[in-house]
Amino acid sequence: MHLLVTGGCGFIGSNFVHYTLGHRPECRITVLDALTYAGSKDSLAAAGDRVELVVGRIEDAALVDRLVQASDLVVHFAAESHNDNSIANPLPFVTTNLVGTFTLLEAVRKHGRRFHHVSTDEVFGDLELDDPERFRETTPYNPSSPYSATKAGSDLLVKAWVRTFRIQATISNCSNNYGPYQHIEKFIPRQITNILSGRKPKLYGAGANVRDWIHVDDHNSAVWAILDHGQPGGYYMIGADGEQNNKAVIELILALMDKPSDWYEHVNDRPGHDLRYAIDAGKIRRELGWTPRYTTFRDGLAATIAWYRDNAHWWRPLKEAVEARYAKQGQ
Ligand code: NAD
Ligand code: TDX
Repeated sequence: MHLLVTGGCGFIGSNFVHYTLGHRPECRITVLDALTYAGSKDSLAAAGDRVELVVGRIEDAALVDRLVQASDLVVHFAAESHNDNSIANPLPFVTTNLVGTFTLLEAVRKHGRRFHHVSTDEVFGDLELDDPERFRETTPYNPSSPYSATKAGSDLLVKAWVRTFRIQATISNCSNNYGPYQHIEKFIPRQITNILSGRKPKLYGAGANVRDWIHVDDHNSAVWAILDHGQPGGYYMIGADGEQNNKAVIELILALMDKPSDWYEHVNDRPGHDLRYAIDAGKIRRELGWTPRYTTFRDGLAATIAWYRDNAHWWRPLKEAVEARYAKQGQ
């Protein structure tokens, strides 16, 4: 089987490539990635000759048409993915997340290929801290940030192409991922690499905001469950019952890295900051028999800390510039 993986040099996409190489001997992979600031060839350094990297953009219709035609199946990870960047400069989010997804859908329609769209729980907006509800497949869309609005728009394009043009597509909406190869602008790797480089962790506002953490390998095993057994036109929530508030996550990182529990700073909050995300993954568990493997957040986090400690060459060249950009925002 020949997979086209968009965004395969980013965090989740590169882990998906490694996961697939390890679990699916029948697959070869073409990665289409623009190598933006968020993509790194180094994340695929160990991938070997079953993977080919094509450097290019998903809005490039001629390139996308050729690559989709040559593949059996498209798994679409490429996106502008960071909320804070979408607040500072939304245009790349509209271009990549909306026009890019549209371009892929048109090629998939023309060549009759199966398509899996990787999306986020943020398309549903946020929940109150004490709300007993969690997001499920029927929750109405209500995005808050330019990032989540463009991801919501991309989901709606896929749904329209399924209904109107009858393309064979599936969508997954997953909660916050953690694990190796995550860009150090994101919450967990930012705090780990802050401590590793002698800086204090930075907490937005009071830190009561809740995220529902899942290890990236569990996200990718769920994507494979959908590729193997998902209903064409089906939508699936992915989550691992990992709700934690941000303050508790920082305190756990500090404990695992032998620092005092109050060795962190409060910084400016994110405008429009979503309060809580929580996923009900009952459908994918029931219908596809999927279960997460990393059920202890503390163990998954300890392994992630070890990865950043052992792979400083991967992140250290980026650190000064990332922190300089945050400092300008008082974050
Ligand atoms: P990332 O920012 O780490 O990686 C994105 C990759 O896409 C990079 O390699 C980048 O170079 C590439 N890219 C960006 N624009 C491109 C373009 N126009 N053409 C081709 N390539 C382009 O993102 P991530 O965290 O790995 O997220 C991957 C997907 O998963 C995204 O669609 C995101 O919305 C979704 N998602 C992420 C999370 C999370 O916690 N990180 C959770 C749920 C869903
Ligand atoms: O330094 C920080 N301090 C802090 O308190 C940073 C970078 C973040 N935060 C907070 C903001 C959020 O409440 O931590 C939480 C997580 O922040 P991010 O890592 O920026 O993730 P989030 O905004 O929740 O979005 C992530 O999960 C859903 C991914 O970046 C998205 O791509 C995905 O769709």
